[in-house]
Amino acid sequence: MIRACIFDLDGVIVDTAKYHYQAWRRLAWHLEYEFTEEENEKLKGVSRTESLERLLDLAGVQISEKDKKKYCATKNSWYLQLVENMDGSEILPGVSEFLAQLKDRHIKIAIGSASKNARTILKRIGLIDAFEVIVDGEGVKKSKPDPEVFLRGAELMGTLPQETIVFEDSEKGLMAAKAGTFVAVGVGGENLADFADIVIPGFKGLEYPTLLESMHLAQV
Ligand code: B16
Ligand code: MG
Repeated sequence: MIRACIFDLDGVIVDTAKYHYQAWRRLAWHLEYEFTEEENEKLKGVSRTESLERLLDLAGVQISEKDKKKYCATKNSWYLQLVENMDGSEILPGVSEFLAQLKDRHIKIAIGSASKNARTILKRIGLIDAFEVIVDGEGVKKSKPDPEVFLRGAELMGTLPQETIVFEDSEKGLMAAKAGTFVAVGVGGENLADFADIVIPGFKGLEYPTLLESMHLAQV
Protein backbone atom coordinates (compact mmCIF):
# COMPACT_ATOMS: atom_id res chain seq x y z
CA MET A 1 0.00 0.00 0.00
CA ILE A 2 1.63 3.24 -1.17
CA ARG A 3 1.01 6.39 0.90
CA ALA A 4 3.84 8.69 -0.14
CA CYS A 5 6.36 9.55 -2.85
CA ILE A 6 9.82 11.09 -2.48
CA PHE A 7 11.34 12.83 -5.47
CA ASP A 8 15.00 13.47 -6.07
CA LEU A 9 15.39 16.99 -7.49
CA ASP A 10 18.30 17.24 -9.93
CA GLY A 11 17.50 15.09 -12.95
CA VAL A 12 14.00 14.11 -11.81
CA ILE A 13 11.97 17.29 -11.28
CA VAL A 14 14.27 19.52 -13.29
CA ASP A 15 17.32 19.00 -15.50
CA THR A 16 19.85 20.82 -13.33
CA ALA A 17 22.16 17.81 -13.83
CA LYS A 18 23.36 19.51 -17.04
CA TYR A 19 24.26 22.68 -15.10
CA HIS A 20 26.15 20.72 -12.44
CA TYR A 21 28.08 19.08 -15.29
CA GLN A 22 28.91 22.42 -16.95
CA ALA A 23 30.18 23.87 -13.67
CA TRP A 24 32.32 20.80 -12.85
CA ARG A 25 33.70 20.73 -16.40
CA ARG A 26 34.72 24.38 -16.08
CA LEU A 27 36.53 23.58 -12.84
CA ALA A 28 38.17 20.56 -14.51
CA TRP A 29 39.53 22.80 -17.28
CA HIS A 30 41.32 24.79 -14.58
CA LEU A 31 42.90 21.53 -13.50
CA GLU A 32 43.79 20.88 -17.16
CA TYR A 33 41.51 17.86 -17.14
CA GLU A 34 38.86 17.02 -19.74
CA PHE A 35 35.86 15.90 -17.66
CA THR A 36 33.52 13.69 -19.71
CA GLU A 37 29.76 13.25 -19.54
CA GLU A 38 30.30 9.59 -18.71
CA GLU A 39 32.42 10.52 -15.69
CA ASN A 40 29.77 13.04 -14.68
CA GLU A 41 27.17 10.23 -14.54
CA LYS A 42 29.03 8.86 -11.51
CA LEU A 43 28.72 12.22 -9.71
CA LYS A 44 24.93 12.36 -9.96
CA GLY A 45 23.44 12.33 -6.47
CA VAL A 46 26.89 12.75 -4.91
CA SER A 47 27.46 15.71 -2.55
CA ARG A 48 29.52 18.72 -3.61
CA THR A 49 32.55 17.95 -1.45
CA GLU A 50 32.60 14.29 -2.42
CA SER A 51 32.20 15.22 -6.10
CA LEU A 52 35.28 17.46 -5.86
CA GLU A 53 37.29 14.64 -4.27
CA ARG A 54 36.37 12.36 -7.19
CA LEU A 55 37.25 14.99 -9.76
CA LEU A 56 40.62 15.59 -8.11
CA ASP A 57 41.26 11.83 -8.15
CA LEU A 58 40.39 11.64 -11.85
CA ALA A 59 42.63 14.61 -12.63
CA GLY A 60 45.41 13.21 -10.44
CA VAL A 61 45.66 16.52 -8.58
CA GLN A 62 46.28 17.03 -4.87
CA ILE A 63 45.33 20.28 -3.13
CA SER A 64 45.06 21.53 0.46
CA GLU A 65 41.84 21.38 2.49
CA LYS A 66 41.67 25.18 2.27
CA ASP A 67 41.82 25.07 -1.52
CA LYS A 68 39.17 22.33 -1.59
CA LYS A 69 36.78 24.71 0.17
CA LYS A 70 37.69 27.44 -2.32
CA TYR A 71 37.15 25.14 -5.32
CA CYS A 72 33.77 24.01 -3.99
CA ALA A 73 32.72 27.64 -3.52
CA THR A 74 33.91 28.51 -7.03
CA LYS A 75 32.04 25.58 -8.59
CA ASN A 76 28.93 26.55 -6.69
CA SER A 77 29.12 30.20 -7.77
CA TRP A 78 29.34 29.06 -11.42
CA TYR A 79 26.43 26.67 -10.87
CA LEU A 80 24.34 29.46 -9.31
CA GLN A 81 25.06 31.70 -12.31
CA LEU A 82 23.82 28.93 -14.60
CA VAL A 83 20.56 28.44 -12.69
CA GLU A 84 19.92 32.12 -12.12
CA ASN A 85 17.39 32.51 -14.92
CA MET A 86 15.61 29.20 -14.45
CA ASP A 87 11.83 29.30 -14.26
CA GLY A 88 8.84 26.97 -14.33
CA SER A 89 9.41 26.22 -18.02
CA GLU A 90 12.35 24.01 -16.98
CA ILE A 91 10.22 21.62 -14.93
CA LEU A 92 10.62 18.32 -16.78
CA PRO A 93 7.70 17.19 -19.01
CA GLY A 94 4.78 15.59 -17.16
CA VAL A 95 6.13 16.32 -13.65
CA SER A 96 3.47 18.91 -12.72
CA GLU A 97 0.67 16.69 -14.02
CA PHE A 98 2.03 13.68 -12.11
CA LEU A 99 2.28 15.69 -8.86
CA ALA A 100 -1.34 16.80 -9.40
CA GLN A 101 -2.41 13.14 -9.73
CA LEU A 102 -0.75 12.38 -6.39
CA LYS A 103 -2.38 15.37 -4.68
CA ASP A 104 -5.81 14.31 -5.98
CA ARG A 105 -5.23 10.91 -4.34
CA HIS A 106 -3.93 12.46 -1.07
CA ILE A 107 -0.53 10.82 -1.55
CA LYS A 108 2.10 12.71 0.47
CA ILE A 109 5.01 14.14 -1.51
CA ALA A 110 8.53 15.09 -0.50
CA ILE A 111 11.86 16.13 -2.00
CA GLY A 112 14.94 14.06 -1.10
CA SER A 113 17.95 15.76 -2.67
CA ALA A 114 21.70 15.81 -2.00
CA SER A 115 21.80 19.43 -3.14
CA LYS A 116 22.31 22.34 -0.78
CA ASN A 117 20.73 24.48 -3.50
CA ALA A 118 17.47 22.50 -3.58
CA ARG A 119 15.32 25.23 -2.00
CA THR A 120 16.78 27.90 -4.30
CA ILE A 121 15.93 25.81 -7.36
CA LEU A 122 12.44 24.95 -6.09
CA LYS A 123 11.75 28.66 -5.54
CA ARG A 124 12.98 29.52 -9.05
CA ILE A 125 10.73 26.95 -10.71
CA GLY A 126 7.73 27.81 -8.50
CA LEU A 127 7.48 24.45 -6.72
CA ILE A 128 8.69 25.42 -3.23
CA ASP A 129 5.16 25.05 -1.78
CA ALA A 130 4.26 21.91 -3.72
CA PHE A 131 6.06 19.52 -1.35
CA GLU A 132 5.03 19.01 2.24
CA VAL A 133 8.54 17.89 3.18
CA ILE A 134 11.91 18.98 1.74
CA VAL A 135 15.06 17.15 2.82
CA ASP A 136 18.18 18.51 1.14
CA GLY A 137 21.96 18.56 1.42
CA GLU A 138 21.72 20.93 4.39
CA GLY A 139 19.63 18.47 6.37
CA VAL A 140 21.61 15.24 6.15
CA LYS A 141 25.03 14.06 7.30
CA LYS A 142 25.50 11.05 5.02
CA SER A 143 25.52 11.21 1.23
CA LYS A 144 23.61 8.86 -1.09
CA PRO A 145 24.02 5.80 -1.37
CA ASP A 146 23.35 6.09 2.36
CA PRO A 147 19.55 6.10 2.77
CA GLU A 148 19.52 8.92 5.37
CA VAL A 149 17.96 11.55 3.06
CA PHE A 150 15.00 9.31 2.18
CA LEU A 151 14.57 7.86 5.69
CA ARG A 152 14.38 11.40 7.06
CA GLY A 153 11.82 12.31 4.39
CA ALA A 154 9.62 9.32 5.23
CA GLU A 155 9.98 10.00 8.96
CA LEU A 156 8.84 13.61 8.49
CA MET A 157 5.85 12.47 6.41
CA GLY A 158 5.04 9.72 8.92
CA THR A 159 5.23 6.88 6.37
CA LEU A 160 7.17 3.63 6.29
CA PRO A 161 9.76 3.01 3.53
CA GLN A 162 7.67 0.10 2.20
CA GLU A 163 4.75 2.52 1.76
CA THR A 164 6.90 5.09 -0.03
CA ILE A 165 8.12 5.31 -3.62
CA VAL A 166 11.45 7.02 -4.33
CA PHE A 167 11.96 8.50 -7.81
CA GLU A 168 15.66 8.84 -8.68
CA ASP A 169 17.83 9.44 -11.74
CA SER A 170 21.15 8.34 -10.26
CA GLU A 171 22.64 4.95 -9.44
CA LYS A 172 23.72 6.24 -6.03
CA GLY A 173 20.22 7.53 -5.28
CA LEU A 174 18.59 4.25 -6.27
CA MET A 175 21.09 2.34 -4.14
CA ALA A 176 20.12 4.65 -1.25
CA ALA A 177 16.43 3.94 -1.85
CA LYS A 178 16.97 0.17 -1.90
CA ALA A 179 19.23 0.33 1.18
CA GLY A 180 16.35 2.05 2.99
CA THR A 181 13.88 -0.63 1.73
CA PHE A 182 11.88 1.92 -0.29
CA VAL A 183 10.16 1.13 -3.58
CA ALA A 184 12.71 2.45 -6.10
CA VAL A 185 11.71 3.92 -9.46
CA GLY A 186 14.59 4.82 -11.79
CA VAL A 187 13.96 7.88 -13.96
CA GLY A 188 16.06 7.72 -17.13
CA GLY A 189 17.68 5.01 -19.21
CA GLU A 190 17.78 1.23 -18.94
CA ASN A 191 21.27 1.53 -17.40
CA LEU A 192 19.37 2.10 -14.13
CA ALA A 193 17.53 -1.23 -14.35
CA ASP A 194 20.01 -3.08 -12.11
CA PHE A 195 19.42 -0.59 -9.31
CA ALA A 196 15.66 -0.02 -9.49
CA ASP A 197 12.41 -1.96 -9.09
CA ILE A 198 11.29 -0.38 -12.36
CA VAL A 199 12.61 2.24 -14.78
CA ILE A 200 10.52 4.95 -16.44
CA PRO A 201 11.87 7.27 -19.17
CA GLY A 202 10.19 10.28 -17.51
CA PHE A 203 6.80 11.51 -16.28
CA LYS A 204 5.24 12.52 -19.58
CA GLY A 205 1.92 10.70 -19.92
CA LEU A 206 2.59 8.61 -16.79
CA GLU A 207 -0.57 7.47 -15.03
CA TYR A 208 -0.13 6.78 -11.32
CA PRO A 209 -2.47 3.72 -11.23
CA THR A 210 -0.64 2.20 -14.24
CA LEU A 211 2.72 2.69 -12.53
CA LEU A 212 1.46 0.95 -9.39
CA GLU A 213 -0.06 -1.88 -11.43
CA SER A 214 3.21 -2.48 -13.25
CA MET A 215 4.91 -2.95 -9.88
CA HIS A 216 2.04 -5.04 -8.46
CA LEU A 217 1.43 -2.43 -5.76
CA ALA A 218 -1.91 -1.46 -4.25
CA GLN A 219 -3.31 2.07 -4.05
CA VAL A 220 -4.45 3.51 -0.70
P1 B16 B 1 24.99 21.07 -4.54
P2 B16 B 1 20.12 15.40 -6.36
C1 B16 B 1 22.65 16.27 -6.38
O1 B16 B 1 21.30 16.53 -6.38
C2 B16 B 1 23.22 16.28 -7.78
O2 B16 B 1 22.76 15.16 -8.50
C3 B16 B 1 24.72 16.23 -7.74
O3 B16 B 1 25.23 16.32 -9.05
C4 B16 B 1 25.24 17.39 -6.88
O4 B16 B 1 26.66 17.34 -6.77
C5 B16 B 1 24.63 17.30 -5.49
O5 B16 B 1 23.22 17.35 -5.61
C6 B16 B 1 25.08 18.43 -4.59
O6 B16 B 1 24.57 19.61 -5.10
O7 B16 B 1 26.37 21.36 -5.00
O8 B16 B 1 23.93 21.95 -5.20
O9 B16 B 1 24.85 21.03 -3.04
O10 B16 B 1 20.24 14.69 -7.66
O11 B16 B 1 20.34 14.55 -5.13
O12 B16 B 1 18.86 16.25 -6.27
MG1 MG C 1 19.46 13.41 -9.19
